[in-house]
Amino acid sequence: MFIIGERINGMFKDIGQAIRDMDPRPVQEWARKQDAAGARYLDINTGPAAKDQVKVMRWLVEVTQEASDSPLALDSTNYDAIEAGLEICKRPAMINSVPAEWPKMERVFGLAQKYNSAVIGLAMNEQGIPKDADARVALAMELVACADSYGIPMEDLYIDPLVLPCNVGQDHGPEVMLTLRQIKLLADPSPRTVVGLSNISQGTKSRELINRTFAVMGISNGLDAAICDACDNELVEAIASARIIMNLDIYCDSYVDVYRKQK
Ligand code: THG
Repeated sequence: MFIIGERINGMFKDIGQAIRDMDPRPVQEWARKQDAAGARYLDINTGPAAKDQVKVMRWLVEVTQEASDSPLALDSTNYDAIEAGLEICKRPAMINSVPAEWPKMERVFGLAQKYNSAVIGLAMNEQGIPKDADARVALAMELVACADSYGIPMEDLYIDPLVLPCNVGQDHGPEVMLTLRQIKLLADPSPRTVVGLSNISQGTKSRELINRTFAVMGISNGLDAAICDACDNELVEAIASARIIMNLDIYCDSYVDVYRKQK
């Protein structure tokens, strides 16, 4: 499982303020810190407060790329903002995200084709997020079919089963784990899987512990990527350890450092 650093998101106070001030420093600091901690991609989210989403996305992409060579995951429900970001991305990016809804899928998979980007497809539609794994998997199948019709390779499609806070959606936990396993049986080659890890612990008292536990369980159920706190050392150590136990990386005494440096 690789890490998509969650921190460049206008919903965090310091980034929200940096956006208002057009001050690149906090954004660039977080870009460097997340890179050093082992993030493979950097998530870029303007946050809900930004009035001009297109302008803010373009600015965030520009200043992040001045500080980091990592590819970006453009995180927005505004597809004009996503396209504005894709236009100036120096490396193939990830579009975060699209639900299993027409015509949103047509727009997003069309963009992915044009800009050679990966896509996160959400297991939700106009009716919301289903509870059962079966219904989530059915939505994943729609995303697979549409991506395939646009010639998007399965290795570039990341299905997000959607994680809810465990204090409000506790019954979703086992369904998410089951969904992760079933997605690997959907197609050959199968699409990849991703979650927004910090969602699981929102509003709880032991956030790091819950995040870490979910990450390890996700890895044993086939999770390929997580949008998460790359700078949480214990989380990164737990991820690297779970990868060793699942025989995904070769053991050596410095395996945690090796994990951080593999891009
Ligand atoms: N799936 C996909 N993309 C996503 C999500 C997902 N993008 C956004 C989000 N979920 C993942 N990123 C975060 C970032 C921060 C938090 C949770 C998920 C978080 N923030 C603190 C909070 O709400 O308590 C804010 C703390 C602060 O203000 O300092 O937990 O699921 N595809």
